[in-house]
Amino acid sequence: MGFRLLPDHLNREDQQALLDLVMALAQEAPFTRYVMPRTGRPFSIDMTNAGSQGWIADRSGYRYSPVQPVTGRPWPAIPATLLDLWHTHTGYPHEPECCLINHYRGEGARLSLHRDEDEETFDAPILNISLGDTAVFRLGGPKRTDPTRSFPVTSGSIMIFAGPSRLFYHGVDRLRVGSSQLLPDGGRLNLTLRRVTRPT
Ligand code: MD5
Ligand code: FE
Repeated sequence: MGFRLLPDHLNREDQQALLDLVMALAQEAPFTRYVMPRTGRPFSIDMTNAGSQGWIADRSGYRYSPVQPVTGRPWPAIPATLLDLWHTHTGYPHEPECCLINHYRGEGARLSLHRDEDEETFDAPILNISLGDTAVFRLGGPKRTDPTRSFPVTSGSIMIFAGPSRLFYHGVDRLRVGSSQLLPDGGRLNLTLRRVTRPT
């Protein structure tokens, strides 16, 4: 089904280097707590992006935007280290356009079961990197009613969603708060690299 989990793939040094990159990116494009369309209820996680397209949410919907909605400035470029990981692990012949960065902190931080379907193309895999506290991740199938399984995803782990798994339902049930010392204030950062537009 094209799903791969590489547990603890990045060493501590590489994890720290990625964390430093995220901190620098967040200076340019601040983390924002979006609200969900229609309900207006806030997410329990903070988000920012790098790349030509950033994933955002507001009362009117979910979409990709070339600018940070609060500052109006373009998102910072995706760092070369992340582009290298993309090419190494996906083999996809075009660049990713979005690096969505999710920040989970505390017992209430979660992401309910959903599919990533705001992109123009689903041909490209999605590459996912976890830093900090272990998450209890949930993976289902192509239909919302398909059976799901949950498993821990530790700091430095990489997940690749290729082929059919690109459109599988998934979510984050909760964090194992305090399971990692990587982030100075605790919590988990998740980096998701995506192709958004159809390559020409
Ligand atoms: C996270 N983030 O841990 C997850 C990792 C999101 C999100 O879900 O949308 O920000 S991305 C996991 C993912 C991506 C694409 C497809 C599938 C899972 N999948 O088919 O299971 O913060
Ligand atoms: Fe998702």
